Amino acid sequence: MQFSVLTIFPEMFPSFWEHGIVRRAIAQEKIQASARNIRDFASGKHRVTDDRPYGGGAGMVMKPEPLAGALREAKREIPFAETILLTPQGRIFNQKMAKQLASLQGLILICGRYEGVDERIFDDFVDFEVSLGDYVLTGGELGAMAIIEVVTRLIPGVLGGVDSAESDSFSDGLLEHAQYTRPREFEGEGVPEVLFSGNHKEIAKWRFETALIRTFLKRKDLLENRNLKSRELDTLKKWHREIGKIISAQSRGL
Ligand code: 4FV
Repeated sequence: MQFSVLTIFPEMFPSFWEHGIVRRAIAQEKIQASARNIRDFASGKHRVTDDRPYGGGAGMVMKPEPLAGALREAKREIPFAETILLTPQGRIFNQKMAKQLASLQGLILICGRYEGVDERIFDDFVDFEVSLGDYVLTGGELGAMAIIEVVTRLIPGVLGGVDSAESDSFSDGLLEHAQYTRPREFEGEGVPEVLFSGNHKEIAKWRFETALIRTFLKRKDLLENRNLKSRELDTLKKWHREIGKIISAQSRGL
C-alpha cells in the first residue's frame, strides 16, 4: 500500500512515520508513505496556496492550481491510487471503511486547510470525501494520519503474532472485552477469577459476554445497526428472559 499525503505542513509527518505500527510497516516494506508540500506547486514569488473567497466572506480558500499540480505529480507516482479529500462533508471514517481502503493499492490524501478547498478540485480529482468526525479541525492532517494508521493495521502481516486485528474493537462489531494485567491486586481491587481458571472455553465465554454487555451499555447503536450473530442474539434473549423473570418477580412483590 502506498500513501501520498498532500499538505501545506509536510513537517507534521516525519515523527508520525517514525513511530509505532506505521514505522514497523514501513520497515517491513508493507507500506510506503510520503508527504508532499502543496506550496511546492504554487507559483509566484510568495508561492501562495490560498486566496480570498469569491463572493466575499471570512477566511481564505485553498487555490486549485497548486493542489492540481501536487495531485498530478502524486497521480504520476501512484496512477492506481484512489484520492481522498479530508473534509467535514465526507462520510465518517470507521473500521468498516478502513477495511475497504485496506484492499486498495494506493491512497492520495488531500489535507484541506483554511475554510476549505476550491470546489473545482472536487469534480476533477477527488474520488471520495472522508470526515474524521462531526467537528471542525483546522486541517485534514490528523484525519490523514488516522486513516494511514487504521488502514496500515489491517494490512496482512503488519500486525504480527500477539496483536491481531481480529480481536479489535469493532472488528466483529462489538466493543472489546475488559482487559486486566499484573498486579493481581491493585488498590484493593482484584481481577475476575475466571481469568486464572486456565479454562480457555470459560475465559472466551466471559470475554464474549463482557464485550456484549459493554456494547449494550455503551454503544447500543452498534447492536441496533447490524445483523447480530446467532450467539449474540441467543445471549441477549437469555438475558432478556432472566431480566423478565426478575421484573415479574418484583411486580409480584416478592
Ligand atoms: C475535517 C474533519 C475538518 C475544515 C476546513 C480543515 C477542516 C479545513 N477534516 N474531518 N472533521 N477539516 O474539520 O476531516 O479545511
